[in-house]
Amino acid sequence: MLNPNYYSELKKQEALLNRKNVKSDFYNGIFDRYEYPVLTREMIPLSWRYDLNPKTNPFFEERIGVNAVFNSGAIELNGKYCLVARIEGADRKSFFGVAESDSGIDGFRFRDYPILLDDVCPNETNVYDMRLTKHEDGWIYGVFCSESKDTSSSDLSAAVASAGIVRTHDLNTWERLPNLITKRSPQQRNVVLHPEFVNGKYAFYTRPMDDFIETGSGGGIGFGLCDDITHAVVDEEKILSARKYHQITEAKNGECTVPIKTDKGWLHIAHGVRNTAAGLRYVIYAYATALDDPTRMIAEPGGLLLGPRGWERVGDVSNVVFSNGAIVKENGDVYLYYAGSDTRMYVATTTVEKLTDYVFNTPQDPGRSVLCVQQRTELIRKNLAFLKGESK
Ligand code: BGC
Ligand code: BMA
Repeated sequence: MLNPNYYSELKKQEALLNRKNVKSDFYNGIFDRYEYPVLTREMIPLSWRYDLNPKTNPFFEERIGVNAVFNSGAIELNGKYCLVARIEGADRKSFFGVAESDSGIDGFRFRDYPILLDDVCPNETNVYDMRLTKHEDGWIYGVFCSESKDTSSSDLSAAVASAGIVRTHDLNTWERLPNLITKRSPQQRNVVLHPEFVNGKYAFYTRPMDDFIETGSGGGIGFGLCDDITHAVVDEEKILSARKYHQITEAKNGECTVPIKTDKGWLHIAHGVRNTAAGLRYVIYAYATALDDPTRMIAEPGGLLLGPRGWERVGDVSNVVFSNGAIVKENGDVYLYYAGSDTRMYVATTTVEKLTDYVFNTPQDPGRSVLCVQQRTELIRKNLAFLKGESK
């Protein structure tokens, strides 16, 4: 006999898992938002949190709680939309779990077990934010942040972030490879593997930083090549998308998803961070690089593509949207998965065509208020003239 609360909790959870998602009335012409999050901690299987045996859990208490589900890598596999979610236990440690859906906007269900990584780094304390790349070498790679205590510092919270690498074919069996070594940067977070070989080598988007929190001399999103993914070493990183004063990337930035290949170039989705009196604010932006040279910037739309709105703003680390994954369908539909405030996962949908239009036709950030007003005045002037013509 199971505790009656098991049945009532299961019923609540089933209702949540079966709830149909609907487009919200948000409009900007670029993407659609949805009413409900796609993953929350309430969707974590009861068997991951409760001891179901009434003998050992007479009050049906949550034994190993889950605090949040966010920053998920995304990939299409065997016709399913798969998210490799960052699940944060009540104990603050994060781990990964695969959730699958048929629609991509609702019905995400976790597989029976979370991912148990090979224990190759004895100092590794926390893992999070996996990006999934279907590489042309035939493997699916997961690149994530592997965090260890910085034992050289007397500061209790001092830590070292580096990029962990795993690979799989089915998201069930994972082979762990040695962490990425970047010769010039002591720390790395937000590393993404490019899906194709570049000059016959593996290519990584990096985010060089001097320190665990502060990027310091790390100028932005970098790019580096490596010969052997099984002992990945990047000697040189070239900065692609630089941080800029008084723009959305001033404090930090980092690659979010695997870049999307289009006829006009590689479309990139990234995050930009600025400091505020209320802490760091994270938004999502986009840019494009050349097909013949993925280090050459060819379009830099100004400002943010997606900022935290409504409930997305509220959570453990408020005022944050963060993405690690998008799924691009054969027909050009794009599902951009993003987390709200390090707490839950959302989806935004668009198409490659609309994103391309956004990236190549949004004016660049002119950098100064007076120039921004000139830019906007020019738009208004054209619009008023156009409206006048239309009303004749
Ligand atoms: C947290 C991350 C965060 C990072 C930098 C880590 O300990 O787990 O969510 O991005 O610190 O603040
Ligand atoms: C970062 C990331 C994320 C997180 C964000 C906001 O540095 O790597 O894990 O979403 O901070 O807390």
